[in-house]
Amino acid sequence: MSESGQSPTRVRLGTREVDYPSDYLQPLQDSNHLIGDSEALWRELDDKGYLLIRGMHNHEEVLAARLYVLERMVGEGGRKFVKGRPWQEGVLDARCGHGCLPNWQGKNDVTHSEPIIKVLEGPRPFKFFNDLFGEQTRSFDYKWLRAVHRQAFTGAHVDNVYMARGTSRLLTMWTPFGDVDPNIGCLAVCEGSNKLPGFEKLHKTYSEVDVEAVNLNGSGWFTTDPFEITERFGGQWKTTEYRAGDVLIFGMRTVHMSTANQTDLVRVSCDTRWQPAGEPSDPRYVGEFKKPAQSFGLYAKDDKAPPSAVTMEELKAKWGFQ
Ligand SMILES: O=C(O)CCC(=O)C(=O)O
Repeated sequence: MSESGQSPTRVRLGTREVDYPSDYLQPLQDSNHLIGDSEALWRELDDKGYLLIRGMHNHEEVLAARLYVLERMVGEGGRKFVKGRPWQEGVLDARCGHGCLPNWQGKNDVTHSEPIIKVLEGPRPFKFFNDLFGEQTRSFDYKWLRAVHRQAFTGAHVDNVYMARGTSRLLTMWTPFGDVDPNIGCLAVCEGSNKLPGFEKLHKTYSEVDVEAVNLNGSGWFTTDPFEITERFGGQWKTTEYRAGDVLIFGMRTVHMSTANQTDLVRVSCDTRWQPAGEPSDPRYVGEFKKPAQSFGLYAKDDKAPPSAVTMEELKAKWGFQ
């Protein structure tokens, strides 16, 4: 039975169809009972690789932020939402696929609009991270705001490959804007991938790569197949049904990916990064950005990569992962 008491449903985790819940994809457990005990929260992060915190944000403020994003999408022009339904529902037009939805990642008038910042950098996350680190924290100015279309998903990766040029005391917080279930596209983590012995070689090779420094041609994802992770290294894939306000927090070495959006609803979410304010930040994501937005991850375009770039397949062969 699923968390909501229903029978398992068929969902797509990357390139694999699996039942949720099942042995392949189990439900995440929340850590709300540990709030207020930072040592216990760090132990949990270290043991499992993640913290699911229900109700981190104010539910109504998250829904208001979602509406704001949808309204801005309408304002962008072009047919994004289906005719005959209120745009507030976020039902995508059948022709809206890759490239149809705006890419607002970075720092811009949407990511830093009042309704979005009120959620992402509101007093609740600040209190949570200040208490957790035991000192003043900051989040990167760069916000990974995503509007994800039908069939899209994020492949399995660790965040260290994108943002290791500052302190290693860095955490990701994934915030869905709205209620999302695994069929709309939810973040999934491979529990234990941050520290299980089976992942040692992965962390000594792949997780140490700086995808920009090696001029990677591609997304930086290790794979789009979740079983390539669990069969080769171990761990357990987990996800959940998120209610607006819930977040998933994890470190730079936790392998994660998303389920595919198999609905006609747009999935809106944002990843933010948190660290002690007094420690060095990766300069690509704070202050004024010299480059518009990194081209790695969900919006990577292989055809834009310079000819000298190396591919993940070539790196994997070099590391003996073929
Ligand atoms: O939202 C997604 O699809 C991916 C998010 C992600 O990879 C992250 O938060 O690090």
